[in-house]
Amino acid sequence: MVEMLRTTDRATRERLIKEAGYNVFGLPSDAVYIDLLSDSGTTAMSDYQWAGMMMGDEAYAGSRNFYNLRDTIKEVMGYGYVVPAHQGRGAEHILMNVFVKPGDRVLGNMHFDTTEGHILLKGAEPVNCLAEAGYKVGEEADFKGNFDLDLLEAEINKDVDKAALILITITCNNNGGQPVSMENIRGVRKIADKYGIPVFFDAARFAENAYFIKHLEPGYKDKPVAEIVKEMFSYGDGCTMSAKKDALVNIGGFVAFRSEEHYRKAIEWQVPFEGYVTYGGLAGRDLEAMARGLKEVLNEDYLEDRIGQVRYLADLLVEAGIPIVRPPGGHGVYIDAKSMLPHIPRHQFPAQALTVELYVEGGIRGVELGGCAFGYKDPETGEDVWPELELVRLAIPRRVYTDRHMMVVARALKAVKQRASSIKGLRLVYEAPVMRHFTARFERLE
Ligand code: P70
Repeated sequence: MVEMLRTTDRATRERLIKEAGYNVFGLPSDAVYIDLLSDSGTTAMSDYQWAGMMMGDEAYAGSRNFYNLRDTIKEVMGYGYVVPAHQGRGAEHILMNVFVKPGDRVLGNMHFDTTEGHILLKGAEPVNCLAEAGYKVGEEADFKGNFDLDLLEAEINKDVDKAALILITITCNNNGGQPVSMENIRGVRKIADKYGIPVFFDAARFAENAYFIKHLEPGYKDKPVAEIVKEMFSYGDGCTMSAKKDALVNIGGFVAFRSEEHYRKAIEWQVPFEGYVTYGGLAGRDLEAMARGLKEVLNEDYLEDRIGQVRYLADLLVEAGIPIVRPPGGHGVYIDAKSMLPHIPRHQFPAQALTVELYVEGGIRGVELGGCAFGYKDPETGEDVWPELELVRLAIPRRVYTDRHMMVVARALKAVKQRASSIKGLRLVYEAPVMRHFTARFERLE
């Protein structure tokens, strides 16, 4: 499938971004030239997946596509109990209800936005235990998604009874799509076993994580990615998955469990919120495309091409002197807005301002992952709390763009860089209580 790209002129883009409250989520996609807002649900499906779409069994209960999906997840990940959900956050909602009570703590390398939102909605506390290297944007290091294992154990020991769950996000989206090493995953499991805490994966980009293990971690270079994936998941009790990423589909998700007991609890939440146990908010044809995508993503030529394209864009940006998170991760290139726009203070949202300027410059839509996405007002003091990182993510959809598109992106960023010192900050004028970045509105400071 190919899609026409549309160009717009600068005056139109200025008007549209203003109407959108200086938030790129509010733009009509027809007014976006190259859309790097997300790698989520933006994949082009393969011939094999489309063929599967024609084989949808839309029975209310017991669809053959569900059984195929269940068997595929068992084969690829090793988890036998599968709960489909409409997307990742539906899966997170179910998982939190199985394991987490108000007042609990959920420990992770770094929880992504929707995960953090669901932990908070449950009245629990999200705790990030990312190793220090993960915060150092400009410094090259392998596996910047790793846990600081000492910190994890110290956080557990603050109140062992409240440590309800450990969640390993692979790859770590907040700080650049950075991978977690097998050694680190094994270390997490060991600590979890010491205290009897369940370990789950947020598996949205599991195949990309396995690719990095293969290429960076001693002992894995001759192992097939499929085998590495199986080993990663062997250290967990289950996973949530936004299938919109590494299952190569446009919509869908699931929770998978090793234990039947957890599964029984999960379906008590699935049925009222997502749908019957064999469809969970999805059509049979969607389940089939997901099952096929979960195997296709393990193809190593595909992974090389995909991650190679991310690397290609990163190289172009480094050459142009744009400060990016290094090394680039699996699904996008992340720009360090703090160093690109050092004159804009945190409360004027430098990464959001840069996102706006990139759109105005070239019709290119990235996304802010900084003070708007992860900052909040302290409920007690009312003070702003800012996350360490202030990034603009250029997420690359899977199997959609060519390297020529990446050249256009680099050129636009170069032009933004040239006028960086004249770029103004933004004032936040509307925010929702959780996940505020999706619907926030801003005004441009003059
Ligand atoms: C993204 C999207 C979704 C996501 C994720 C991880 C590690 C769970 C989910 C939820 C969200 C997004 C962010 C900014 C702009 C657009 C979209 N990530 N865990 O692009 O899954 O979306 O299916 O409910 O990355 O990274 P779901």
